[in-house]
Amino acid sequence: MNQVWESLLQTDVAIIGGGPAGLLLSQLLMRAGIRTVVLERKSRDYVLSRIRAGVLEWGTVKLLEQAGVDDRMHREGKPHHGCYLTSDDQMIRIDFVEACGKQVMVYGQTEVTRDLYDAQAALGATILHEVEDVVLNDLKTDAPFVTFTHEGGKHRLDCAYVAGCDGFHGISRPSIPAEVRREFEKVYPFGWLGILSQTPPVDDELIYANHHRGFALASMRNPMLSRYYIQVPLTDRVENWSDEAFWDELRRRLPQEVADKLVTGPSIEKSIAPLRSFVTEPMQWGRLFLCGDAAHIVPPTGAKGLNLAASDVHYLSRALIACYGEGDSTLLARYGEDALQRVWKAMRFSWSMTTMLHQFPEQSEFDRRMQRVELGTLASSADARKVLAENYTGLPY
Ligand code: FAS
Ligand code: PHB
Repeated sequence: MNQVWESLLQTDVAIIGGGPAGLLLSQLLMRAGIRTVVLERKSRDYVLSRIRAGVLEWGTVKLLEQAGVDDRMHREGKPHHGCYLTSDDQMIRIDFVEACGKQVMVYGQTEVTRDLYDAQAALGATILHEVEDVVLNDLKTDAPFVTFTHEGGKHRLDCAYVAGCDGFHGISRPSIPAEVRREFEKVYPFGWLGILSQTPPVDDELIYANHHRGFALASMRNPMLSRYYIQVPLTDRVENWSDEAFWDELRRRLPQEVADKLVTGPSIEKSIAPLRSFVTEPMQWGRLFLCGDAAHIVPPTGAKGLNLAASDVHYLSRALIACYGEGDSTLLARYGEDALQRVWKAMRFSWSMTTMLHQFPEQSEFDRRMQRVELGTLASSADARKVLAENYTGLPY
């Protein structure tokens, strides 16, 4: 029976997912005169209610500038020149600028996403929210199309390319046949319990704490909005943690001089996130190109998740602009290869930071000693601090 479509749409690049990857890609492509349609499963408010990343690599800052969405970030964000790693009461400062001449920007992913939505609205972008039943069709042809349900009707979107920016649980990655995909995964035996509180951060810089009771992280969003995390068992539940219990445990894991300064307050958000390392190869199949969490997941210890989404978008937007601008599809053909070479380096860094800083259930005394030696090497070796700083602030694209 012929399907009767509520609407027949046509664009250059169909973007599945309106998170940071999808919105940033749409913004860069539209500024280059390439037409896009963004299909997002959730409402705009729901997307903006998510509390996610907090640290932007300098490469991500440059890409947001290129996209014309950097004004508020430079006004309200805060450049950070270093961070601390602690082990019980020892504090090791990693001076990014001294070690590698670069820095990071502390500016929440929620704000980046808000800025992207505002910029996309200014460009008159087509972003359809609360779409359902998205299906990718004819990806191995030069005329792929996307079907979906929106406002009760079935729609068809004809396009030249599909960007799968729909995150780890999206439909884009599974649209590549299982026999084509190679997946690499490590699930960590713990999670992060995170809290957001309208309190002044305990320090001007981030503190990553290795403690025998478990990992902790002191971060922030602005001078009156703090973000803290403690490692918890996978079996733990957020209901088990009163604010007071959280603050007490955080104090135990921070060096005494830091714990003494901690200003506590009621949580305005509290949640547990699991930790995993995951990569799927290839990141492209026919006219489908995967970006961001749709293709890879990193444990947040290295602050790489959002930043890898940005570098994928850099490679894909550059390739599509070359294709539309000069008819050169060389970069498009090797998009997955270019993106993956950087993904795997960030995968290694995030795994190494997680292994160095967390307590593992079956960890032996030897393992714990290796963590102490690795932290001691960072305390004593400028070269070791340089390698960490180069990875944390972001390797070149
Ligand atoms: P996203 O998941 O952000 O966006 C995908 C979008 O696609 C979503 O809006 C979703 O609704 C939509 N979608 C899904 N399926 C769809 C479908 N079938 N049709 C249409 N739309 C669909 N990274 C860090 O660097 N630091 C952190 O501290 C950090 N903390 C995190 C905490 C949590 C709880 C989570 C889940 C992630 C965290 N991350 C962190 C990683 C996170 O920031 C991601 O890397 C980032 O959101 C990646 O952006 P996207 O690839 O756009 O994916
Ligand atoms: C955060 O502020 O949410 C944050 C910062 C650095 C990380 C992870 C999370 O490595």
